[in-house]
Amino acid sequence: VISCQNAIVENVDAIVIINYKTAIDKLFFYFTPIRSGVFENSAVIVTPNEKILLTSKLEFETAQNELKDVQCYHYESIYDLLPTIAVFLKGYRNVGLNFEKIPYAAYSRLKKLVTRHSTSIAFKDLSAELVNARLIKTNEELEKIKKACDITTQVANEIPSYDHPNEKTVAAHIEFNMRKRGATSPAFSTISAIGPNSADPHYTTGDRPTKSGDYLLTDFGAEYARYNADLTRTFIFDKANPKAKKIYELVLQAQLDAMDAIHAGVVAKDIDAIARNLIEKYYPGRFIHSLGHSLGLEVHDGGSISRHSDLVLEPGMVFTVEPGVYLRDYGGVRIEDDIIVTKNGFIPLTPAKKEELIEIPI
Ligand SMILES: [Mn+2]
Repeated sequence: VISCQNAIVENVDAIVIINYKTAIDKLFFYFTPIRSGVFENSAVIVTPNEKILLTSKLEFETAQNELKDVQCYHYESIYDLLPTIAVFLKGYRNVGLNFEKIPYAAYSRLKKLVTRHSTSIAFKDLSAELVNARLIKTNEELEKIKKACDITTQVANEIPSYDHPNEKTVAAHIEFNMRKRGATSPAFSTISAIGPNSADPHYTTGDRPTKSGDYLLTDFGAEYARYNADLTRTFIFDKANPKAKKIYELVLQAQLDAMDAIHAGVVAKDIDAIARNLIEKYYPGRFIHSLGHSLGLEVHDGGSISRHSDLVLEPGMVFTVEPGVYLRDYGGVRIEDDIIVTKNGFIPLTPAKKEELIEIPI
């Protein structure tokens, strides 16, 4: 039995999280909350009694300085990483790994290496357990998420005052100002979509110039101390016509209705249905993604508020709520906020203006 921050993992006597070469598993930072550094070619071994971090000389001192309750070691050569883990695992029987993230090359080599030291080691896939463990955030995690959300909210409120010649300039302003306000980096590449491009939920920001009557959809977030925010606001250039306004109001109503129903004990798919049923009445088939996802060390942190999600919401879970309507060759509206689930409702984390479709003069 190993206790993680807010959860207990049973039937293993060690958990090993490996950042093999450049493949970073964010779970590494769940167990070792280091703010600085990259930690490629590193690993953390968690046992019921201790945590052991293994890294290169390059980042060994960073780890040692930042972590109080972790024993830090460095290897001489990166080729020593897996053999050293294998030596350490001598005597352990049930070892948990994150099968969703460990590269096959690392897994197959580690499996061979351990047989040299230990005859009966069984590797167990802990990916589902560890996603679940991460759903409920600790106070330390919530503080970091709140900071990321504060930075993101402030930037969202500033967007109408930036200059908006085209998509990429708006994205540049957003990322510059998040950084200026203390973000470690953008949580993901900022989406800035004008006109018909806003109908693509995962549009890659390009060169499209501003045009009167076009939507401006911006989806972005700050990363702060490795924790993420994720927010979407949709604006319109010049004057909003009745159709543009109507779509915006529908999406906003869907979001507010869904959020109103959020509290501990509710099933995720029932929240999704509230937003989806309203949008389907007016724009059938045009809400083409889930209502939300959990948020944390990863932007998509593992849990979802979707049609098929039987997840029961619990206090301390953090989700996005982001209904949208996407009309090919016309444009799309998405409104996305982040919330913490509480016993009787939720705490809003991103209270940026959204009450009406903001018209940006050009
Ligand atoms: Mn999102």
